[in-house]
Amino acid sequence: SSPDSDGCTPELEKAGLLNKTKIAEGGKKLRKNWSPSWVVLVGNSLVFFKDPKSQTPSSWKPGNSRPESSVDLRGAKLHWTNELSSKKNVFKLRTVTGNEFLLQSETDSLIREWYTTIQNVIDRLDRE
Ligand code: I3P
Repeated sequence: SSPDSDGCTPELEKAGLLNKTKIAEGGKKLRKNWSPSWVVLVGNSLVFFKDPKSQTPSSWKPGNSRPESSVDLRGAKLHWTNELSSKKNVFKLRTVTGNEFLLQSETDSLIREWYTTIQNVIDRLDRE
């Protein structure tokens, strides 16, 4: 049986290293501060961890390290953007509460996978 046969642990959808900056909090614009972040998509949430070096997909478990922040994906919107950054491969994530993040990777295929996987979770939550 699977390690989560009781269904009590949310499903780990994806984890990896992305460049991240928060650009708005509750609709209020913030100064950009890009930094590498270990990003974990689990259940209905996107969870950010500060120290990418100490994180790997296999070592990640709920409660074994402290997330920097967590985003509820219910009602969130994703948009590819060329205007909000000079970097390539950037998309914006906006939460219902008006928090906005830019996520970026130098690797085209990798950032496309993230976009698709997060959008699939948002779509699933829209149907609930
Ligand atoms: C910002 C920093 C960001 C840059 C941003 C700058 O300067 O260089 O990397 O965004 O551009 O303001 P500072 O370090 O002084 O805060 P991008 O790399 O995404 O282009 P912006 O203000 O045009 O968004």
